[in-house]
Amino acid sequence: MWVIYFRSMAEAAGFAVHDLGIDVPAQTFTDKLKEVKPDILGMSGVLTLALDSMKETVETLTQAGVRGSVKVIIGGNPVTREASLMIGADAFTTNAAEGVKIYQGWVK
Ligand code: B12
Repeated sequence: MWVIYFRSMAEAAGFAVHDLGIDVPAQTFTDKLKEVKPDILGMSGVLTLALDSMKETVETLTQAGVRGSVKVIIGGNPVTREASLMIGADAFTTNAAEGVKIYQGWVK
């Protein structure tokens, strides 16, 4: 669902979005990051279960040596400040408009 809302808002604000889909393995994020070299990696989850996958993804980026080259933001219903700290994200939001503002602040 976030894809429909947040993706279109980010695109309207001028960002090129590469949508990797749902249930994306951590390695796929790493491979795509090396290929596209984006400024920002956004992950979304609806279930608290997704938080563990987000943590694993950030750990995989760190192991691959690419964590430092990208800002990480997480969003969706289960996301909180505590979850963001646990995952090692740079920012979190449960609001698409706020997400766009964070993106804009990062690429200024
Ligand atoms: C619709 C819904 C469903 C639908 C999903 C339909 C679909 N294909 O998307 C159906 C009926 C299938 C469903 C099923 C289930 N659901 Co449900 N569902 C919801 C519900 C009511 C709304 C979720 C939603 O789509 N919100 C609308 C979107 C647009 O909001 P959002 O995701 O928060 O995204 C916004 C922002 O967060 C932000 N954002 C989101 N991601 C990102 C990312 C970035 C980078 C940025 C910047 C911003 C951003 O932008 C968006 C727009 O503002 C929630 C309750 C709720 N209030 O959230 C429960 C909820 C998510 N479901 C829940 C549960 C338990 C389930 C089931 C496990 C139930 C079951 N026993 O089968 C299954 C699991 C299915 C699965 N495998 O995922 C629980 C999760 C509890 C938990 N702690 O994990 C919730 C919270 C309900 C509850 N209170 O218990 N569900």
